[in-house]
Amino acid sequence: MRIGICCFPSFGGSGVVASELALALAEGGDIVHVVSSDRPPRLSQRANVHFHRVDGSEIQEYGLFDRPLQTLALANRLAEVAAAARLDVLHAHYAAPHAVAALLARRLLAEGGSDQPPCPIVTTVHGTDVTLVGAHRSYRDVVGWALRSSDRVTAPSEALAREATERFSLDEPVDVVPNFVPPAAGGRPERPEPAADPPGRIVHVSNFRPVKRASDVIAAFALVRREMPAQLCMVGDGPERAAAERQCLELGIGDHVTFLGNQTHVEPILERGDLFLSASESESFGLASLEALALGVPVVATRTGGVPEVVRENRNGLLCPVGDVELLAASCVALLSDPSRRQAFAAHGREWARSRFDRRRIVARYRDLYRATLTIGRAAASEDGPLLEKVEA
Ligand code: GMT
Repeated sequence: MRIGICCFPSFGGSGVVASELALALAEGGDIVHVVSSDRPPRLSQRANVHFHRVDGSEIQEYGLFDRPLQTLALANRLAEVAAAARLDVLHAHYAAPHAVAALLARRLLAEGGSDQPPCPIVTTVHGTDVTLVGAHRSYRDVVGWALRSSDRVTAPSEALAREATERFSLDEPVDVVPNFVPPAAGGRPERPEPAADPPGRIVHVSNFRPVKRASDVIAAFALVRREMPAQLCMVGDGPERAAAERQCLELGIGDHVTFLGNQTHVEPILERGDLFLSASESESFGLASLEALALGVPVVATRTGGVPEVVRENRNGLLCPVGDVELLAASCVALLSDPSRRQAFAAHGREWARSRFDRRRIVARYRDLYRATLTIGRAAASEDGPLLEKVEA
């Protein structure tokens, strides 16, 4: 198949998922065209993977616009790529702006008299497009329209599928296709080295947006430090990083916390940890938690969104209510001071991550979904809206 993928070029989960999916599809013989404003960090050079940059900055010369009209530039680029590469299907990661741009691109192609059958559109919602952007009055209707007009909508967890269905009154079911363990996190049968004695290396990975509650991570760590000599490694970057660094100094724990910034490959850092800590307010899935589990690192996280579908309570991790800093700290201390429980959690997590979130099986599910939309694309007309409905009409 010839598959177009559009995504954010971010270090965050959706950019990682889209890139890893592109690489896996290409590995299986598909030809993949990734369209984004920049090359996503995880999208390495690979045969059968083509990257197309979206620009749009030309209009700034005119002076009226203070920034490029990104959605329009993306639609234009998607239409160009879809025509030139004769794409069979377009997979948009995020409802807005990507599914909106894909729908516009399909319309552009039809208006341009293309001899190609209209391109089916598969949209994957990743979380904030539903919980944040979709909750905002200024965007709600356009997000709902993009989801209703896509030929298939997928979500990485039951929780997000439910939320999207309810929030946007979707008639068609949302397919739950979980995220998968990237190969770099799935290749090692055992931890490469035993944990140092005493154990106490806590890792946190996020984009430091308010939804991640980095201040809870640090406050919990400060409580852990009262009980044991632990270290905290904060990976990632974002708007609340500076405040998080200040908070460490104010709490007098600055010497025990390392801020590493964005990292293209988090696995070598994760696998040196004794546990992974996440305090998010909302999380559709929690890809970093999955990567930690796959590497045999137990997780302490907040019970929110799709997290309980990834982290198994008392089997490979401990879950706490959002904002309960004391319980987060107590859970970290409980695990760090109990090596045999930690070891049991690590073994369960590794096995659970690799069986339930197996890359090959999950990529095959996306392929099946694409194939199902191909049959409808060939027969359908080219107006807006899902192609499937038109075929059935
Ligand atoms: O977590 C973020 O804020 C980044 C965001 C993204 O768009 O990259 O992550 C979302 O998608 C990931 C991949 O499906 C999920 O693992 C994250 O849980 C989800 N984030 C939220 O729902 C807040």
